[in-house]
Amino acid sequence: MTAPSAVKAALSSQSIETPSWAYGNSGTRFKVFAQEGVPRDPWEKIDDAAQVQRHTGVAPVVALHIPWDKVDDYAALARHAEERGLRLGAINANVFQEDEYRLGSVCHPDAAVRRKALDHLFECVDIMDATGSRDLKLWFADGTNYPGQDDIRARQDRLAEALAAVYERLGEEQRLLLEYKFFEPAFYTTDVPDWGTAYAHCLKLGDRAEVVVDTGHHAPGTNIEFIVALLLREGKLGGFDFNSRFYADDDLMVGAADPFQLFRIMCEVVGGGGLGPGVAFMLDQCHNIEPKIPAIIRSVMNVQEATAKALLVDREALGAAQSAGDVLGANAVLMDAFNTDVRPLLAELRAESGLAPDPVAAYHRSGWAEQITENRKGGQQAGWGA
Ligand code: AOS
Ligand code: ZN
Ligand code: ZN
Repeated sequence: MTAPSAVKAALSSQSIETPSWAYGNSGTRFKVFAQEGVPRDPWEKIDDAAQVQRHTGVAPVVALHIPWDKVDDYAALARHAEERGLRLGAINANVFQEDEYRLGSVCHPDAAVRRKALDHLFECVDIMDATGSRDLKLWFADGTNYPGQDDIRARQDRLAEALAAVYERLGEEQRLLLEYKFFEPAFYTTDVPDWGTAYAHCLKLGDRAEVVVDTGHHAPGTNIEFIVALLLREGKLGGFDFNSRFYADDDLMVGAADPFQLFRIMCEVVGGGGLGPGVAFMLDQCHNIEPKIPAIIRSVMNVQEATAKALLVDREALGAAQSAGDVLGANAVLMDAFNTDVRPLLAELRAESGLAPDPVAAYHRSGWAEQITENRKGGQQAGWGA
């Protein structure tokens, strides 16, 4: 068994990135439910993220979404984060929300629309320069709805051209993270539908282009941990967009639907040496009906619990059972770790870092919810269901 001190050290080094849009009002295509005390601007989203960090100690990074988080002075926003013990993480581009993008953005048949999309991506890199962000996260809503609507290969060429131009614009320390999604909003073809397409483009671009695995972006039954293992092995796993899904891209709290899957993913991360700064552990969630800050705290804890269990896997015993062809023995080693209650270990770790053992309870006691309900009226909508 891995020593608890080693498990704790590894856990303390993990940093989980929370998305600015999870703090804003969100909903489905049917209804956006406004909640009380929701941030009115990006500055207040960062204030809320600071509460998540305050009680968990492992969520010091906040991802931004442009234009949902548009401000005049991004360096000032980065300072605002820094003053609260945070830093700004991935800049998420948005080339899906304007009328021109009906037939796509960087894959659109019209060069003028492609140009507009590319200009937005360049603007995002300018913002990264101002915020000190390392990662540009690209998710494209591009695709087609009907066979014959557009040329599949030509769209790949246009995609490759845009990606190359953005990659070229990046600084030495910056990365391009390409996210895939098997469908939605396009229903026939999607231009980056799977890890293989994302990987092929990233491979051509170079070392600083890597793939993002959004756990909600796969067909039911997909073995996500296999994808994770493979991408890590190839040095191409840039990060995660963690969330849970029951049906499609549900964006529910990570670890809520299938904690065992999250554990299996984290086992591959730990086994593949991915528990370091090279892999961004981002959340991509929307809290439509539940209170947002406690839900984000819960999500961070779910990732931490899965990571702790993955770290507890007795690698030596597992290796021995695997080499001996001991199918049941190897499976038992994994299940022992999964079935371990890691909550006392995590409570101890928090106490050692001067935190309360139960972050959700500590948040409720802090009075922050009452304060924002009192002081903030007319909270901002996150965009549409992210
Ligand atoms: C969309 O389905 C993707 O998950 C995106 O990562 C994301 O939620 C959105 O673009 C917010 O940045
Ligand atoms: Zn995502
Ligand atoms: Zn998504």
